[in-house]
Amino acid sequence: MRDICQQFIDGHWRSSYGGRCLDVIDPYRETVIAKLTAGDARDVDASVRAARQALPAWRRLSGETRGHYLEGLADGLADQHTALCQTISLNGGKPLAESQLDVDDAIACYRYYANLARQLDARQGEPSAQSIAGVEVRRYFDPVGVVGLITPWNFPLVTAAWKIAPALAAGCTVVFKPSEVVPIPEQAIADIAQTIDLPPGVLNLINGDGPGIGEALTQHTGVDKISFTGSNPTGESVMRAAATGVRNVSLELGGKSPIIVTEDADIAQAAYLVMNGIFANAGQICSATSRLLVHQALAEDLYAALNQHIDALVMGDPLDEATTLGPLVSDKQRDAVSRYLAFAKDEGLIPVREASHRKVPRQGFFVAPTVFRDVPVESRLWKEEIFGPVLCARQFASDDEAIAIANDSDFGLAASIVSGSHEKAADIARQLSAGSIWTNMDQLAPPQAAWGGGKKSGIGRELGPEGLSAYQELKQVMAPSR
Ligand code: TXE
Repeated sequence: MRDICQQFIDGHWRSSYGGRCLDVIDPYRETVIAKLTAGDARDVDASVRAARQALPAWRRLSGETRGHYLEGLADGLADQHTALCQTISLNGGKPLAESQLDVDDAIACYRYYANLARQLDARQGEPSAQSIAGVEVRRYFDPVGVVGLITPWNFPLVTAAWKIAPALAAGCTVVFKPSEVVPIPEQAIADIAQTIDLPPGVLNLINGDGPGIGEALTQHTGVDKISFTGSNPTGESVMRAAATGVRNVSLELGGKSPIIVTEDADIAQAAYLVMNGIFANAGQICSATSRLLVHQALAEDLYAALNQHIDALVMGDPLDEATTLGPLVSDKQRDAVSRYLAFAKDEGLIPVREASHRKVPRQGFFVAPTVFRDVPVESRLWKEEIFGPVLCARQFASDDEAIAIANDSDFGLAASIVSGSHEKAADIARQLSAGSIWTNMDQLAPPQAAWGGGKKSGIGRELGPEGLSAYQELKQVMAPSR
């Protein structure tokens, strides 16, 4: 059993001030695999002080040098690729093939921002594109300062990379708090930072839960910005905390994303894309396309194709390469999803596929892949984020109707469209309220493309050049033209 009662502060591992200890669980074997400190406000204070002390020298370094360190973090992850995949699957329950994609994505993200850091040198002092008669305007991109980064459990290395990489590239110093549910993979980031001699205090990693670390970190006025990914209720409390001192905040929260299958779609392609959109990571994805809108002419054929795919899913040990659907991350998450299945019974929803259609492993926090059809738009299951392998479907008669239903949501993170016509798909995409929309393709989130949503899905964008801007303050220097 691993003991994670240490915090990585100012370049060293040191004991946490926290007295409370948490169990870290293998969600397949249901066993304790590590003990984790719950953390303490004094850990936060020490790490914020270290980050503040490291800030002046780090921000003065060239983008070229910061990029070099980011490449070092990417190389360090690449060196441990196999072990990291196993740790993600062991601790988080996702099948190995998905963990491999996660590690690849995290590495790509560090490399992408290494490149943007290098480009930053040439951009400092660039003339503004807006011309003002008689005035010369130059633009500088300063770092926001010390940033507190808080991540969830569903993509541990990826969500960390989406925040740490642009923050360091911009010249910020970091206090990073991983999720207490899946904290084991992230410890490698601190070890790598030590190996590559990242200057002490530039990247601090403090373990713990919301009451132990999260609240104190968001309330600490030595933190200039908080970037948070997680649930809506916690996101709202993070935003309230950031109001003290008018501190910068970015939020990536929930979703209830639609997938629209139009009348001319290819059934096989649609079935493949619907499956990946809801059953990857057992539906525990903020952008999971959990609302299927299918044209009435295709509905029966699509349900039949989905049934075949669902029956072929292999539920089992995430470390077994044959497994395609793992357990949910925790008993808490399984129980939360099961509550929605109970609501479905109360509401009289019609299951196309559910637990009664298959054998569910007795060991592990599994929920059977579930599809409900003809789900009313007033249903709780249609409206609320379930965060599990549960798809709600309904038919539509016209594209306008599909667009209206898709947009009738509190969330606006993502959407997917499957259509025989790329023009039609593009036209529907323009009418949807969502930050990321995929048309006739897999739900990729490459580092080059911005990520985030509107409405209750959050504030701001990660990834792409916008992800770097989120950690920068634009400074404009004006002078009379010479
Ligand atoms: O999230 P939390 P949880 C949804 C999903 C899930 C639910 C709860 O529906 O069932 O959220 O998951 C830290 N101040 N999503 O409990 O609480 C916490 O330690 C500051 C969607 O895991 O939001 C962890 O590091 N931080 C989501 C992080 O916040 C606090 C992904 C997220 O935890 C804190 C995960 C506080 N007061 C769950 N309290 C997505 N959008 O991808 C907790 N934390």
